[in-house]
Amino acid sequence: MAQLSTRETWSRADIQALFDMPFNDLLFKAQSVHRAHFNPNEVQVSTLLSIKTGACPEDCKYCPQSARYDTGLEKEQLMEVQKVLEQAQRAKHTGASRFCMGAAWRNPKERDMPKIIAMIQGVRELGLETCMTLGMLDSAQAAKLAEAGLDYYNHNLDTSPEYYGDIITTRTYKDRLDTLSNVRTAGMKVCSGGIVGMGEEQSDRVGLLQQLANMPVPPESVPINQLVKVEGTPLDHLEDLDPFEFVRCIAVARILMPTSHVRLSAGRETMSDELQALCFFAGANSIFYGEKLLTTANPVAEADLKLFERLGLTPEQRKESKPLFYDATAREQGATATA
Ligand code: SAM
Ligand code: DTB
Ligand code: SF4
Repeated sequence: MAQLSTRETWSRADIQALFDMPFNDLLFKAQSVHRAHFNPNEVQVSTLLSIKTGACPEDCKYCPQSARYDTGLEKEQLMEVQKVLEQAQRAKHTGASRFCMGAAWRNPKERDMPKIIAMIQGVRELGLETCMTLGMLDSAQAAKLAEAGLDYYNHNLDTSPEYYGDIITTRTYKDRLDTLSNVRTAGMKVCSGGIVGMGEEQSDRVGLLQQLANMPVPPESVPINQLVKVEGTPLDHLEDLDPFEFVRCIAVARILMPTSHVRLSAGRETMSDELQALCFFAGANSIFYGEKLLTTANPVAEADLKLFERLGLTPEQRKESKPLFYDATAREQGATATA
């Protein structure tokens, strides 16, 4: 296998060989890699909020927010900063450590930046990690967000370079790679992953994971979304992906990106507890937490807390900050760490 000075680059054949392993061998390998780098019983929890909803000019075939498809979604303009901070406070209270704000934009406009920056600053002041997903960024925009204190920027590659054109025609794969490079150069952490179950071949899942793992610095956070089939989108009729194939994707992502958080992202609403447990065993160590993703349903917080309890999982605390789950106790004990 070819070697870079600091880490491996992955060929398609290497990755295909992982997908081809017997399921038990693959899961054993993924779990071994996982526990070499993480506490296997901790899961990072992020809460999502759609800060601008629907009427998006892009044509992503999976997305309920594209203006091109009639999904019955109610559009909403960019939210007021105060309303966003109220939701962030709620998320913190429910136990999230990161607050992710998403906008149905091709890219942010100059006129939106003051509000966006105020949201980043306000959410940080609450002691939460901040993440945004606003579409394409140029280098000046990325620098502005970084300067405002944005911790993570989410921008997904979605699928392989080969299948990409079947799903999106209004922006290119290179546009996405350029945005990710601008985010990295500005000094923010990268959150990038994709969607499976969009009618792609296994070779496309291999291709997606290869792109992510071979980045000069792989994303710190890798969301693996299962397509949420929303009526009215061009992909609403597709057959479900074999759940074991979904688990394989998680396991392979874990092996290729040993120090990244792999997020079991969209699609949990229709997954059994048993399937989610297998995903955690395969190395998923992050979830979206709270009853809504951006526009579609997610398991309610109580259901996830119960699942965590049954599996002996605990929410991961923010590393360089005061603990969020037990902040009242920490205060009583005179903890001095700040967010
Ligand atoms: N508009 C921005 C953009 O696309 O870059 C940010 C928001 S967009 C909704 C964020 C991501 O959500 C997409 O890149 C896609 O990976 C994911 N997503 C959207 N609709 C989805 C669906 N129906 N199922 C699974 N993931 C979805
Ligand atoms: C990601 O990879 N998945 C999230 C987040 N990043 C922005 C979005 C999932 C959206 C699912 C469809 C919806 O709720 O609109
Ligand atoms: Fe717009 Fe983002 Fe949805 Fe694509 S994924 S249609 S860019 S909101």
